[in-house]
Amino acid sequence: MARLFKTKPEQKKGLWKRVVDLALTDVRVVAGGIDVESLERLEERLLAADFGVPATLRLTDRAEEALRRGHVRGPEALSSALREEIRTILTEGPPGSRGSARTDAVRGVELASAATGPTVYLMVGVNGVGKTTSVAKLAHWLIREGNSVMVAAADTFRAGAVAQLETWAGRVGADFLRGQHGGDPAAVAYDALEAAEARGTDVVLIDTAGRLHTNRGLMDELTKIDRVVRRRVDGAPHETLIVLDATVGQNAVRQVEAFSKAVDVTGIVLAKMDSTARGGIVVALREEYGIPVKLVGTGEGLDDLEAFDVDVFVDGVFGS
Ligand SMILES: Nc1nc2c(ncn2[C@@H]2O[C@H](COP(=O)(O)OP(=O)(O)OP(=O)(O)O)[C@@H](O)[C@H]2O)c(=O)[nH]1
Ligand SMILES: [Mg+2]
Repeated sequence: MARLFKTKPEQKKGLWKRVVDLALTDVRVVAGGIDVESLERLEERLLAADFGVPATLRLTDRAEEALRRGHVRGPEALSSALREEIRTILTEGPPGSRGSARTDAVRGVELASAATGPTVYLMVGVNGVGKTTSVAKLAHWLIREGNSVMVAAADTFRAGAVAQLETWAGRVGADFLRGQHGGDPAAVAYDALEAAEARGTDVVLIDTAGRLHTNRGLMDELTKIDRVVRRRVDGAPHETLIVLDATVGQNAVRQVEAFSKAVDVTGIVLAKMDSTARGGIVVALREEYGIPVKLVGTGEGLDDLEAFDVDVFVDGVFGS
């Protein structure tokens, strides 16, 4: 399988670490005094930092057990027990998927790619989360790595959306394909794949319209896009990335759940991590759905995209 990313992108560890630090300073403070009351507070803090109920219970249970057995004799030991547990969740997914879980989010960005023909990534998500911006950032990144990229505006509903993507495509040097206003978004995806094959384009990024995960008709439309892509190119889409707004917290879990019913979501782009102090959602998403975070958006600019790095995250939580 060809590697699209030959080098790791420049990592803004400073910023990412700062964000996570902000989110979890309280957790570290709580871990300092380790009695039952502290464990309750730890539970509250983890929930407030969007770790989600299953991950929070698992973490606090583990801490409690370690304390009871006398394995943990001080804040340092408790901290390292929690740290290991978070790392386990993020690298192995939910307990049911142990052993067979994807571990490709662990080292840099491991996005699947086609052995031959165009690699196709489908971007999905609710309105305004950062899909189009993430498509532009990813196109920029891939082009810098030496790939030719085509972006397809499978958002035929909003004229502004098409223009926005066209502007980005021009800036990053990607080919651009649009459909007819009000036309079938699945037809745009089809045309893009056909054009990419004809031109020998390396990667096709399909930007879709924002849709509420509760809107049945629009979710069916997404399923149709996915079906057309599958039929047109063998093995495509190679990744279906759901873009989540990191600031929405627990609602992200419901979005992942709903989109996963319509398409086979293979990874998460966590946008707007620069605007939130609640990084725990990534633990909840991995714990509950086994879907890895692959990319993190840290701003509105083209370079504000990072690989999700589990070590940076865990170090950020409990200090390196
Ligand atoms: N701070 C910050 N803003 C972001 C990030 N990603 C996107 N945005 C901003 O979020 C807003 C919405 O971004 P879009 O990319 O248009 O979102 P979208 O999901 O394509 O929106 P729809 O197509 O309308 O559903 C824009 O103002 C972006 O600049 C990020 O990582 N950090
Ligand atoms: Mg958009």
